[in-house]
Amino acid sequence: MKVFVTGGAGFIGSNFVRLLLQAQPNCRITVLDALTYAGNLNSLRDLQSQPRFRFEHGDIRDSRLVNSLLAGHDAVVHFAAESHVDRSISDPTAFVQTNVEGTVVLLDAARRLGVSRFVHISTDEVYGSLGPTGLFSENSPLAPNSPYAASKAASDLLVRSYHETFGLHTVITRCSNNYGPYQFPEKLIPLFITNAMHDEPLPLYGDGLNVRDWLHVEDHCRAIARVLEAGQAGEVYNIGGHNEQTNQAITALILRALGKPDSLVRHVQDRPGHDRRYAIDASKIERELGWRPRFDFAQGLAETIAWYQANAAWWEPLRARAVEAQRAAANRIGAGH
Ligand code: NAD
Ligand code: TDX
Repeated sequence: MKVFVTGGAGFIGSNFVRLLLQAQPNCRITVLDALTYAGNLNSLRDLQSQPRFRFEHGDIRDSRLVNSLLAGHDAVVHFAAESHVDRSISDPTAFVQTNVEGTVVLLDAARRLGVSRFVHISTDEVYGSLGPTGLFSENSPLAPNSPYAASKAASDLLVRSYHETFGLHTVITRCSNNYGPYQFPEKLIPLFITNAMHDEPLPLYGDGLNVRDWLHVEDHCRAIARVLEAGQAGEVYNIGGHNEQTNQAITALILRALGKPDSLVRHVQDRPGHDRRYAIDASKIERELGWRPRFDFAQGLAETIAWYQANAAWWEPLRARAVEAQRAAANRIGAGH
């Protein structure tokens, strides 16, 4: 099988490419990635000499490029996106351009070229926010609250339309928050690990009691590999870790693991439109495709912290850009939210 992976130089994409090359000795992978601030060839360094792997630098919105590169592939796994909620509040346009326009370019090329599977990597954020109880199912209404989530929901609807109108074999996955190696240090877990290692403040938004359902990236990637293999056309599969944690609890775990004091925590003004709680009902993928998460959160977080400790050469050069995102968030808050 020849698989075309967009966004393969990002966090989840790079983990997925590594996993698929290992799990399926006969597959060949082409990665198309624009290498934005979030894309990093160092995340794929160990694969560069692998003959079944090819990297192409380019933008998913470039329809000529996409059409010429995609020819001859059996499947698309589409990760490429602007993915950080805070950046979507500072600059929503970039999110519409990549997440919506980019997705339609890919869908159209896949349709024209007769690609037999299109797996679209979406997010639980399209469902909006939960109260203290309940879970998101695949039938929960779409109610996105951030420009990021709205752009992902729009792309999900385009994917749906290409199945309904053109009969393209599409599958959508909606996963909860991921953590693990190679995550850009602007997201909660790697930002707090790397700031704590530098004895710098950990900016906890609002009361710190927002809840996310954390899943190790390797568990997510195994689920995507299963969906690529056996997902049914036109279906949506939720993916989650049965692992709800408040941001405050995660902060405490990171500080304790690194032997750092609670005084590093700074309660800062809340993110506008901040979703209170996400939690996933993953029973459909468990039942229909036999997938289950393997990582225990305490073990996965400890391994992730150890990975950041051992791989400062990967993340140190990225910190300046992560700090930029924090400054943009601070300016936005200062400007009236
Ligand atoms: P990321 O920001 O780490 O990586 C995104 C990648 O896409 C980067 O390599 C970037 O260079 C590339 N890219 C961006 N714009 C592009 C363009 N126009 N053309 C080509 N490449 C482009 O993101 P991630 O955390 O790995 O997320 C991957 C996907 O999974 C996204 O679609 C995201 O919505 C979804 N998702 C993420 C999470 C999470 O917790 N991180 C959870 C659920 C779903
Ligand atoms: O500095 C911070 N302080 C803080 O309190 C940051 C960066 C985040 N937070 C909070 C906001 C959220 O409640 O931590 C939680 C997690 O924040 P992020 O890491 O920014 O993730 P989130 O907004 O939940 O979105 C993530 O999960 C779903 C990914 O970034 C998305 O791409 C994915 O779709």
